[in-house]
Amino acid sequence: MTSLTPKDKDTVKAFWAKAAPKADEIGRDALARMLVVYPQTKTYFSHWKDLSANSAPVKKHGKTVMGGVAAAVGKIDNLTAGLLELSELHAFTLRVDPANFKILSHNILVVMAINFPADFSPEVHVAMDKFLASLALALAEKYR
Ligand code: HNI
Repeated sequence: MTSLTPKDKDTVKAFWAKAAPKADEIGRDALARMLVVYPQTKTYFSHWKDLSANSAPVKKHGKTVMGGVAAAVGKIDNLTAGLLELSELHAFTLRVDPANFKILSHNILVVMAINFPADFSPEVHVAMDKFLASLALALAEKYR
């Protein structure tokens, strides 16, 4: 994977500044889409009563996940160290297959593109894709 250039990082921060006010909504929609389109991801959330798009747990967890993404934007210069605790949690406690990080990242990208058609230029698309791939890699750090 190609690492984030200084220009990519600036692009991510600038786009995030626009997207952040809609973060909760983006998280809810991305999570809901993941659960529908990739039903194998539902196994991790079998303790929720309702996995539909407007359910309380999907809303709450969408917000939580985007809180993690927001923190990652702040730690963009050292994602591996910055996300170590979150990686430990997903690896040892939650035991989430790291293949799912790519799936959720893809859904986040889709929802960002839908919500910001004017801002989601090819340049932003590339930078956000690289950022989310780096985030997914950092989350997978503790699996090795
Ligand atoms: Ni994830 C909990 C962030 C991908 C399954 N997850 C969290 C928490 C954060 C978080 C933050 C709350 C931590 C805490 O309580 O201290 N998760 C992220 C981020 C990504 C991600 C930033 C990738 C973009 N998580 C995934 C994926 C899955 C996943 C792909 C499974 C398909 N996460 C979970 C589960 C929990 C969780 C399960 C516990 C939630 C609960 O309510 O039980």
